Amino acid sequence: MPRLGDESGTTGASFGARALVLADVLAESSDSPEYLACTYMTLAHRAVAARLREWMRIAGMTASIDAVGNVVGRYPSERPDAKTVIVGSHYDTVLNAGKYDGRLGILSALLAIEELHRTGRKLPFNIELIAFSEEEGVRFSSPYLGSSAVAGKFDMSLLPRRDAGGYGLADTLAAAGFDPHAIPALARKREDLAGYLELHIEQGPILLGEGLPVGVVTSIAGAVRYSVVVTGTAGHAGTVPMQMRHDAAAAAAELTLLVETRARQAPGLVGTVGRLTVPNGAINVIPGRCEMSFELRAGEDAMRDAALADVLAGIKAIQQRRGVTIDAKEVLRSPAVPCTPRIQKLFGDAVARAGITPRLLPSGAGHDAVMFDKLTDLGMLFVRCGNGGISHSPLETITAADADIGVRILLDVLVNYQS
Ligand code: HGY
Ligand code: MN
Ligand code: MN
Repeated sequence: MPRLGDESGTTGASFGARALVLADVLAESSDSPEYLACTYMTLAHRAVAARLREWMRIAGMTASIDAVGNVVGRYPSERPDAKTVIVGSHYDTVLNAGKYDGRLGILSALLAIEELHRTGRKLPFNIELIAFSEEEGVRFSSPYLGSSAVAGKFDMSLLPRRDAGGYGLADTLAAAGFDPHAIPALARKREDLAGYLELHIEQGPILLGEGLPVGVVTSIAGAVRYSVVVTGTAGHAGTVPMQMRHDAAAAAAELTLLVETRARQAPGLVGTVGRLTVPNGAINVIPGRCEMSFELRAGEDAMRDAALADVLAGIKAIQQRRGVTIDAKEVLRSPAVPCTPRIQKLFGDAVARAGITPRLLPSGAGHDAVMFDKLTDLGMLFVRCGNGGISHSPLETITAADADIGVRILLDVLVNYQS
């Protein structure tokens, strides 16, 4: 029987070692020769999808790529009327990414299901392993395109949205051979589902700091994201007196510090300006335009929304004082989502059976799991990150030993799952 990792000669290695090798193979496909980037529907993205579909078939599943680019593997139950547990995560990445964000969850589930297949074990429920096509929201500034489609929450009004190069989402899908109008039919029915499970790297320092290989997620932070254009007055850097300037970059800098200062005012609240550019800027020109983003996150929506209200009020004050206009457009609002206590307990019990103290912790990062809120029970397992917990960076790292523990716990949860 062919095994995952045959081509890299790692079949006999541990689950964890094989997961890392498979992640290396996926990372060979990138939008850039300089760093890892796998953004929606690029050639690299399509190559990764094709490889995952092949691996799902080797692992004993039927596999296909759906209308929004999700790679869906199916490991059927022996019961014809069985419900389905979805195990998922995403295969797209940010720019200059690490190899494990999203992908570790897919590969861990792949190895766990291959083990079920290898030992001829069927479960009282179907498993759908879904490698979601777009979680980060990099190319079209709208995350969760893949998981929102599966959860019946895909926003069809996004189809005209354009990327930085002016390519539309609908055109991009059609050019890749997908039918955007087939997306609504991907929605799973509540009554068919028995739960959603996701393994993911922690992307933070808590497990590393406490010497724990894994943790059980209690809730997933909610985020609000804004795209901002600051318009001032361009001018000669040498001749315009300071008191006469309407400097768009200085106004953007003030907004950046406002976001940071406000986010420091409450524990668990975070604020980030991730993009800040002066289009066609020149060293001797007062910036007339500045494009930027900001986002705010917290474990509770009320805390996040109070901070947002203060930032929006601050924007008005900056506009008036500096004589600029600041167009701030909300591009994402995702609520904080609690993980289902029943599934937190399933993960916690499996962690304890592995001889590890179950550590409960919130997720500051967003995950595909949020799309399954109010649709089915959902839960997540975190795997420790090395290098201080850094993520969204090529410095993102995990160990084979921790990855191995993650696969074994996920397998244990599946085998003991009460659907
Ligand atoms: O931004 C996030 O929280 C996730 O990594 N997409
Ligand atoms: Mn990410
Ligand atoms: Mn992720």
